[in-house]
Amino acid sequence: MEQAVYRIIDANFNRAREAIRVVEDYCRFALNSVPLTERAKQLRHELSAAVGKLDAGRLITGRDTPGDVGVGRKVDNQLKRTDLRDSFTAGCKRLTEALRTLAEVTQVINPDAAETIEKLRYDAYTLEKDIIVFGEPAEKFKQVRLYVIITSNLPADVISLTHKCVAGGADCIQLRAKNTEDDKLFALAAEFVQICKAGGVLSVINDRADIAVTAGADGVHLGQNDLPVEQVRKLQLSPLIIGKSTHSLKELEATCEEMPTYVSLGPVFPTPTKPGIAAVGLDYVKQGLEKLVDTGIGHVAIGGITPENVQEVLEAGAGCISVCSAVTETRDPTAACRALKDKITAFRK
Ligand code: TZP
Ligand code: MG
Repeated sequence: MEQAVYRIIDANFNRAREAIRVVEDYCRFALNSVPLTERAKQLRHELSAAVGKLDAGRLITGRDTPGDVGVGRKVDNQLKRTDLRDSFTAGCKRLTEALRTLAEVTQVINPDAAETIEKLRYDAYTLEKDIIVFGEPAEKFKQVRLYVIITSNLPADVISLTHKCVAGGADCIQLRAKNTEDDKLFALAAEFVQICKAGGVLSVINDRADIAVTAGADGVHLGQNDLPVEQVRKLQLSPLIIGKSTHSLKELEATCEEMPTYVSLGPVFPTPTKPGIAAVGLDYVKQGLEKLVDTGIGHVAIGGITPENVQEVLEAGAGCISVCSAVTETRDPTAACRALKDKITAFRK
């Protein structure tokens, strides 16, 4: 019987380690997130340390792969993965299953190690949640090239502009209505979200996580003095894109700790849309992008960007351009969106 105990532990240790590798590689190569990759790696090391307390000789001699009656047995749908997310999810399930078996069986020979492994199972559940809550919005936001902000408190203008920006190829639209009463803002946001959804465009609400969640928006954009990202995560009903404005490297560093989906870098140029805020220039875009490398956090460059100067911003490295007046203050917002989108697309080819 003792032989079987070691055999089960050996098999499940291998299973768990292999599963963590899938999770780790998803964080590393799909999400490009150092913090999440590190957490997966830490879990793998802690598991190895716990199993390292057991008799390594007995574990390896107990192994009998050719004599394993489970080898080669398959059930329908086993190993059917249609995308990377499926592989990641399967990896998480396999990991917690293996940890559960490990904890149960290790209990027989080493209760202390079993207790550590049981704790790791709970860590794995939390890690899975954190990866999904960060990763799903990050993957959605990765597609965004042109991000238009509609700043208006006039519902008719907002609705008409939303239709025009969708038609012009905006990838993401933000509703920025700072002086609208809550009931009217909610109604407007709900209509705005529906138009965006119908057009396959991401919808973001400025400042108000409560409105974003209740109106079913894809995301919320926070200023430095709005609710902290961590608190907004508590309000979400499904993984929310969470953006946050930054205007300096110091703000950016602190903001990265909160792991938002994306940050805005700006104002790049002086802008009447945000009067009284000094332009931070292209240098901040370049330095900010350097800071963001390996964080998995996306970005938008913002502030005074026009079809005339967008090239400079792209050359500074920005992959996503956010504009307000260059689209909404023109006679033909659809054409303005198209012109900007074409320039961004052409640059990236
Ligand atoms: N945050 C930094 S600059 C800015 C915001 C909301 C305004 C962008 O508007 P515009 O008209 O594109 O300069
Ligand atoms: Mg704000």
